[in-house]
Amino acid sequence: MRPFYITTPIYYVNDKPHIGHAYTSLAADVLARWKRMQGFDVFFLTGTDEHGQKVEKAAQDAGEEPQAFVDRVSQTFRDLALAMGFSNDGFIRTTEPRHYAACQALWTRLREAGAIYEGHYEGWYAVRDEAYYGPDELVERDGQKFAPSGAPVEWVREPSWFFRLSAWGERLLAHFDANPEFIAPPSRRNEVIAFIKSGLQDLSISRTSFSWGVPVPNDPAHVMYVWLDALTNYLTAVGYPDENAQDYRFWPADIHFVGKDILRFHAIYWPAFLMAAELPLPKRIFAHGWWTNEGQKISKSLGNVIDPLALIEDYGLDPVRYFLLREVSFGQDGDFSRRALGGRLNSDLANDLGNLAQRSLSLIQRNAEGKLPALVALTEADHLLLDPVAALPGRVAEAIDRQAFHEALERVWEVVRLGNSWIDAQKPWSLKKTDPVRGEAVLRHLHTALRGLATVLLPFMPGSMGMMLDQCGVPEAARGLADLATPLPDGTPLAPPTPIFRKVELTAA
Ligand code: ME8
Repeated sequence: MRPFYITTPIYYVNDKPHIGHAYTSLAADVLARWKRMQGFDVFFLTGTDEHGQKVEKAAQDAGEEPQAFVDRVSQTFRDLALAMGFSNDGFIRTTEPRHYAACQALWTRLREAGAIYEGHYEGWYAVRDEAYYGPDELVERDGQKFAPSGAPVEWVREPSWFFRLSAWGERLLAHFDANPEFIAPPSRRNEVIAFIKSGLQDLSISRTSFSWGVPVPNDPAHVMYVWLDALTNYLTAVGYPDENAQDYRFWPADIHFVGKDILRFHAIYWPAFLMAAELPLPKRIFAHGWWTNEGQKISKSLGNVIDPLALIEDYGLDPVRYFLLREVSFGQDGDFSRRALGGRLNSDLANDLGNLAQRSLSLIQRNAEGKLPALVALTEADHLLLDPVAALPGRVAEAIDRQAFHEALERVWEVVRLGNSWIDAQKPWSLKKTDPVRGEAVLRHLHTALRGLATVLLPFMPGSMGMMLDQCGVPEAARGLADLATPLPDGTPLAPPTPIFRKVELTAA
């Protein structure tokens, strides 16, 4: 089986998780589940980023020791993964001993390669972004300077180790040129290229003014810059520096999912570090867009942070999973509203898909004694439904391989809507009396369609589509994409269906 390695950002533990964190990991989860269904040997990694000034300050503000604080907050990200149904194979924390070892090994390799040197840093730093900014990048408001992200900046002056980032601009551009898939979507790729063309400065990669970090080998007054530490997690998790480790087969990663806010770190710093260390580069970095809440930026100070657990409580897990990937083109910014979520649940899930299943399966109970009718030769009308059903896995795969999750779902709903118009045209409820043989054939074809739909939707809505496949009598072991080629035996007993999605009242907003 071919290895396939998928990562999410590791999230800062300065605060508890919100919908943005759930979103990135959800996309990674759907891809991981889909690739497993295709027969890949998948490693899906998420975790927490626990060092740096921002986290140290959050611990101080909470009146806790940093280690106790990060232990507690990291757990809330594990809890989120469980609540969201994420199928991650690993969960990495940057405070683990294995990660210290990986960071120090990478540092030593960079030093031996002549990629780093000792100097003095003087410039602007934004703790909230854990990022350095050039003076020309800053914006001024009320006599105060801010990073482009809006984060306050402070003037920093301290001894520092530097990475020779300036030496890598041309080689990065050549890599992007030779690998057009490396950064997605294309608009983001252009931003990265423009940034490199504006000239890369060497990067300060150690700090001496605080100590909550990985110590620099042979220079313990320094801790590593939190981004060098954080990016290395992707290597730690597969066993680096032991290149003979069993999991090292997963390197290089097939895809790093990130938000657009941290693309620069992943598409410039990370490949430059790896090239300097002579390690293979990840194959793709996908930077998705930004969620706002009812039109407003999501922020703690505005008090409008969306808690995924509260949404799951109110709407159910799978409607939340479906909504996040259906509502917005993956890559674009999007606006979250409860009304839109409720609307999708009621119309797409309860009406379109839910009713198709409920109508078809209850007719099998009523008109076929709860047994799967026999397979028969297809008429021309049957091809109108079953050809698109058969083509669906390929069409969905094509969209998912571009991380166009919204398009994958559109392709599925085209077939859901087709199913509903087909059932209306065939009228199986009246065939029992007029043409029972045809009636049974129609029910069998509806069952084939439902099985195909539920199977391709499993990665998006594992719980409810698992239920639908239970109701369709499909054994757990026959839920892969390849299994769709093998029909269920005629006469398979089917349990009476129960509705899978429940409608909600739409809120005013
Ligand atoms: O940046 N909309 O961690 P972080 C969409 N530790 N996605 C959002 C979002 C929003 N409003 N808010 C957050 C860090 N995200 C570093 C990463 S990786 C080696 C180190 C998501 O806790 C999005 O994926 O600030 C974004 O990139 C990430 O959370 C930032 O998480």
